[in-house]
Amino acid sequence: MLRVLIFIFIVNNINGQPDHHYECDVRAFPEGFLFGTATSSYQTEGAWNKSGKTENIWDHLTHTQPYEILDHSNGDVADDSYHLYKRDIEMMRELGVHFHRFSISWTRILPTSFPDEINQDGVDYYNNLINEMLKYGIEPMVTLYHWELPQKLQLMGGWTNPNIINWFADFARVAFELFGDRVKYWVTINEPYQICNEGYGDRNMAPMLNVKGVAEYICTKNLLLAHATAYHMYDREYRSKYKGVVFITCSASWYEPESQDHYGAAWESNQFTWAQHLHPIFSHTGDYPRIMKEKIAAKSKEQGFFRSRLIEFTPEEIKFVKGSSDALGLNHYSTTLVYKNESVKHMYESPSFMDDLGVGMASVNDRQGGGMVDDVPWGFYNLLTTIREEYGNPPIYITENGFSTKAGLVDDDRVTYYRGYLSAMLDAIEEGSDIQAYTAWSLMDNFEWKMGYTERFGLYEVDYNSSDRTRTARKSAYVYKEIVRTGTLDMCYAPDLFMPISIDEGH
Ligand code: GBH
Repeated sequence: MLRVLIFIFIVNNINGQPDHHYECDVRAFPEGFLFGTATSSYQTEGAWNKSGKTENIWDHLTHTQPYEILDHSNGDVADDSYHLYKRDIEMMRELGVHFHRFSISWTRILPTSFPDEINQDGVDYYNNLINEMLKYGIEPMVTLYHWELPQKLQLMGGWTNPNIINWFADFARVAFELFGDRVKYWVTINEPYQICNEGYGDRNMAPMLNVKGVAEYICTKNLLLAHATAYHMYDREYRSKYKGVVFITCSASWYEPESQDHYGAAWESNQFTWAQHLHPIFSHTGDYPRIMKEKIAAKSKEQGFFRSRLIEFTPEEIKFVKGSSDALGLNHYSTTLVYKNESVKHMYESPSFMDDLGVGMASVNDRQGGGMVDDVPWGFYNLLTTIREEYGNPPIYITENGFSTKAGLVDDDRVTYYRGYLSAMLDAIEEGSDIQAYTAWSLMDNFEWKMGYTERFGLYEVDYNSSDRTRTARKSAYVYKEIVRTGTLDMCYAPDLFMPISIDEGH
């Protein structure tokens, strides 16, 4: 396509938030940059009790307390990808993506939770999926743990039981043995913050334990050690043979001061949330952020505890965890404003993580028209820049980024979101950030945890009233396809472009 390149490039830098105006420019992604899509097993597979799979914590939660899910739904059938995976791969080919990220359901391959019994039907499913993807040159990126703990392990304390380190490592070993010859990208664990803070310190995720200010810190330490154990195992026993990369995926919202008086509150929010996990792995200290250690120790003492509720690492553990990731997997969605004033002191239950952090939070935009994600591209830029500066520019894979809407194929808000965030990411890349891959969440609509099917993140819409869970490309699918195909972001994008999608030659 021929295009006149009008060159208007103004960079403003207000308050550290760059405001880049490009008009009708075409911005190129670096040579070899990878584009992909993502899903997870519980959110898409269905077949919850088929062919030998046993119960996990999301089966348990949705079946025993359906009223906890906004629309009382569950993942029993979900997108039925267990049966329809070939259609999913067809969609990846339509989009022309280089890779697809999916997760393995622990109880589908290990029905007893342990490696004493391997479920061949489950193994066959993942082999078929992987082989079919590879047949079309689509690289599998596999997440070992995307929140589906076997219910049996939950009964024994789940992530609060230090034995989880071995339970997880055994599961990882089985997966490396079974699929490592073909899978070169391994995500150990998806989002420690959501698992521990939302699941153990709150009621937002299974198992909704909600032992505030205590359980999330126990969970976090065990989780980081479990991750590092799987990492070192791969490093020692599989890397020379299989030559893959193993990394953890952390979620990071960006916290921005509500006004100039609140820089401290914003900095502490970033330290307490995502830096909690990045610091032990990617900083030279190999430990939790100092502010976090100090504040929680002081609070604990004040509250009458005999020791800090934040369980500290021993010097051996620090060495073990430090550097235990070949890259940083990063999930990013949005930005939140923070402030600190007198009212915050009595805002939260004590003890709790939020009380330990001690800031108030507010959203950046009015979420008019529904949807749970605020569209704040400059927050993504600030996050990427901060990580580059604080952690010595680690290689980054963006393992999730996306926007939710209600049903409908014309999803201009999602298109605007993706284009804005990709442009912000390019700003960071041009300033030196080592970002190597980008993953759109999600390939298709799926079970959005406690929001059920009410929030849709898909490039493809899924019709939950049809027995074959018909998948139809949204406008955003077409736009993403063009970005992947050209390896560029066209700042002259014409919003009326909306063409039927099909598989290009060679895909
Ligand atoms: C990820 O969770 C999960 O890995 C994935 O399974 C999930 O479907 C996806 O995100 C979408 O939610 O809080 O302002 O950032 C990350 C937690 C919580 C991120 C809700 C998006 C909404 C807006 N998600 N959040 S905000």
